[in-house]
Amino acid sequence: MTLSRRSFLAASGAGLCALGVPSLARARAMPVLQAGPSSAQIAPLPYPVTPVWAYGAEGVRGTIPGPEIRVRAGDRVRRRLSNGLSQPTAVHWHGIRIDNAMDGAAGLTQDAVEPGGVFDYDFVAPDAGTYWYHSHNRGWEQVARGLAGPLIVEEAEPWTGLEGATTREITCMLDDWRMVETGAIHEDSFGALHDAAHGGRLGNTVTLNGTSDTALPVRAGERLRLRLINAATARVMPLRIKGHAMTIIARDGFATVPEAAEQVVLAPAQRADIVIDCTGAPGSRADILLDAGRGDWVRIATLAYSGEASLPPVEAPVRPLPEPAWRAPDLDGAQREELLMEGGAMGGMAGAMLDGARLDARALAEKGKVWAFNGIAGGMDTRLFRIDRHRTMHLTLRNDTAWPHGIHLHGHHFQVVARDGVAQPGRVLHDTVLAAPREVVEIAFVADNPGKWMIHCHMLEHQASGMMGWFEVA
Ligand SMILES: [Cu+2]
Repeated sequence: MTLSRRSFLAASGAGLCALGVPSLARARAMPVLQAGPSSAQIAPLPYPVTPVWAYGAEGVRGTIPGPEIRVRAGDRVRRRLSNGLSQPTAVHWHGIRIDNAMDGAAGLTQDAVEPGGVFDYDFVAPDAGTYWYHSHNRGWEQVARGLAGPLIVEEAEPWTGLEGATTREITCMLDDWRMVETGAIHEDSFGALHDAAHGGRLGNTVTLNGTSDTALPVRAGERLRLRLINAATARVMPLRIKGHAMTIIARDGFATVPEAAEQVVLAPAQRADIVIDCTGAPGSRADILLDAGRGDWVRIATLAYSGEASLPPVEAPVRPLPEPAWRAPDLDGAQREELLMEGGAMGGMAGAMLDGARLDARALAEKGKVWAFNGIAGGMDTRLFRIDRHRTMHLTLRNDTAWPHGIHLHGHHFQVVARDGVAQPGRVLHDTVLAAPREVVEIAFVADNPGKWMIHCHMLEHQASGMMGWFEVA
């Protein structure tokens, strides 16, 4: 998706007005986001298409990824979710500092939408950046079957085209699928406790924009912005582009000081905006590489250079994105809380509370719970803490397990203040942070968005088996 597409839409809209089409009525109608069964070419040919669950516009078969929703900072996003699935669903607008009632956390901020039902989402997207939307009911199954799409919030004032910025951008939604040889999704492993107690339901096919081994067309000499989104339910993705340095300009949507890097690591649900200079030769190809585990770098896609002559290389340093309007936390006056993560394989968790009763590990496992937050095998009814509105929360995420966890906080962006007691330089803002095994990550944010907000592991099998709860800002 590029700015030229936006211009095209704007131009065609103007054309419709000239022809007398009632554009005002059209603007007021709620566009439909249909969730339903579809199919997609996930595995490489000659594998057959894969039956998936996907989002599409009204009357259009769903696609993998779902249709890109693109607005400007401060604009409203309006979509009528129409549930064409066989089970209840809801949509979470991941990373948006959103009105609580629109957050889509089924069981907390709304009831899940029954099959055949609808729900109107209507909210302001206040901050520019790369976000995504996905199911927030039975996510371990619904997201894994394909219910996810990009949500791009453009800068209020154009950044693209300015000196040192990029001239073009590509949204890259990465995903990880567990497939069987027929090309179908491996369904027997949905809800498998073994996956839940380990690194989650890892797949065997990694896709970029829904396809294996995608070729992204580029031109020599151009400076590109890649909006990377990790939509996988479990896989942590270290990414490189062979022969190309990258500059990270945003994490989880929010601008950072441009940071030169050889690779970027995305936990499930994390995003990074990176800038690359296309320094390859016309007609050449460059592999986009994923560390599939322990330094085993595999190609998941390629940059495919056109044969056109190189554009003049961009000499200017990478231009920072505009600073987000984000209130710095007041650490001295902060309310301090801790989130203790326990459980999982090799975790040695003796037991935890479930539905008000203390159960040992075996009894918990029989009920599908293998993790705990603060001694509670969490569910949608687990309130972890409350905080007065506008006060700073200083939250210590203590990973007392043998597994990494990508902890996501709804409704707020937070600053990563320290890791294992070491203060973090600069101001790195996230809505999802990866905590390594045994790591202690301190985060802080001003709790300025009222409501009940989920905090959970975004390895969605971990979430379902105990790593979830909520906090209240009031
Ligand atoms: Cu986890």
